[in-house]
Amino acid sequence: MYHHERHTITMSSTKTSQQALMPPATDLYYIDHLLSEEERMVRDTVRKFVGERVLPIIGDHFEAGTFPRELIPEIAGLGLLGMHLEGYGCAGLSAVCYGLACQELEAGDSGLRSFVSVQGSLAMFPIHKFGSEEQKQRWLPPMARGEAIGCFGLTEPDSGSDPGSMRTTARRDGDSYILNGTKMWITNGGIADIAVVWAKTGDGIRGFLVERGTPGFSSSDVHHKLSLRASVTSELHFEECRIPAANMLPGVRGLRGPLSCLDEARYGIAWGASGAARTCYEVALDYAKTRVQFDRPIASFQLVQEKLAIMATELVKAQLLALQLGRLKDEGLIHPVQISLAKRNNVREALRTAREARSVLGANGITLEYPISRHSNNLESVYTYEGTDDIHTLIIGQAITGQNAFS
Ligand code: TGC
Ligand code: FAD
Repeated sequence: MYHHERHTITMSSTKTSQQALMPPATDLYYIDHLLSEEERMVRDTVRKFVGERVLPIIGDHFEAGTFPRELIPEIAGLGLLGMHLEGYGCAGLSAVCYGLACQELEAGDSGLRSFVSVQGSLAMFPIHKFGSEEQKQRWLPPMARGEAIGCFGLTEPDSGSDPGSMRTTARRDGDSYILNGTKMWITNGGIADIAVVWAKTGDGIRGFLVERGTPGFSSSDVHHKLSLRASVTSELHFEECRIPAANMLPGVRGLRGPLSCLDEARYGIAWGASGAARTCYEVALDYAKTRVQFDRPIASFQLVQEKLAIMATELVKAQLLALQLGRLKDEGLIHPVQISLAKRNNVREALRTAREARSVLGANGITLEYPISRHSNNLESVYTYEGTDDIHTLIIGQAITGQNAFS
């Protein structure tokens, strides 16, 4: 038995050494072979869009602190807004296709992926999943076309990791609700036509659709950010803001509502972070092969090779995690703990990759001439939003031990 196994291994390794070519440095495990033709097509289409339309302008937007709004019609034209939702003008593609799109968008900039995550997973998803038929008909088609922009208001100045402690209230008054409170750090807030706002009512936490222009609703953008600069981040203010009772999302009550939306967006982030990591690794590898010091390319030094080897290994691991997560989602087998595991791992490793890649580029790494510091700074936000790294550690810890260590 033992002999037979050894023989088999020898045979297959001989075969491997004769036939297998060196895999590409950016796909060491041939993950490409695990994708269907449709999945590859989605990935390549978004990659082409990012290469042609995003990369030439994103550094300037990052420097200026502006979101490239001019790209919204093209992003919508590619079917990327609410792309994993069915009907109402949405593309109805698989979770894996959605993930691959997030990966390619974030290979460009986390701000771009954030825009798509918030629109599709945090604004359109709750309307699709928990909204009335009228709310769906009214909002989803223009949101899929990029003609109406959405945002998601959960976090407050005093309520971040613990959203259950929110202070925003919605008081019933006849056929209306009256909102009071402040939401903080809201992506797309300043450009949103519709805000999905979570507030406490006499009946627990409920979701509300608040239209821009409603008296008592205002927003102000957060300035001086050093991260996610090519993304709009805002504060939302509600002061005796009266909205029709019909604007409440009828399909969900309690923290389960917003947390279900976070499951969708965290899923996209797990993929997206691997895109940012891939860009940093590719740039560092390329740079190391051409930068000469001590009469040799720096890629020939063991210490540089170790950094690149770790980046390559973590990239393969992150991509495999994301892909299996996507397959589970498409099979209807996904559990929030799996999403937390992938979000936590892929973002922390992407951040580590970005920092190491920056060091490989030396001084050049700190400029906007190269994308690495931009990614590294962006990933600091990604590490914090959608559940901090600590929170995902505790979610995994609670799931595997049965013990709650949050409070
Ligand atoms: P807990 O008592 O555990 O649960 C309350 C209710 O929620 C249910 N639930 C979930 N449902 C769906 N998906 C999940 N992942 C869920 N986790 C819990 C749970 O079953 C229960 O339901 P029910 O019906 O029995 O009442 O809640 P807790 O208060 O102890 O909090 C748990 C904790 C800490 C994990 C949660 O609060 C959390 O995840 N905190 C982090 C907050 C966060 O991630 N905020 C993100 C804000 S949005 C954002 O950052 C957007 S950035 C977008 C971009 O630009 O890309
Ligand atoms: P806190 O919750 O105050 O945490 C501070 C520190 O304490 C962290 O290190 C945290 O891990 C740690 N900590 C907290 N509790 C525990 C615990 N129990 N055990 C151990 N450590 C703990 N929110 C939205 O609702 N919508 C958006 O669109 C949105 N977009 C964002 C965009 C950007 C650029 C950023 C930076 C944030 C965005 N957020 C958004 C907010 C984001 O979700 C919160 O920042 C995040 O949930 C963390 O909350 P906090 O910043 O208040 O940190």
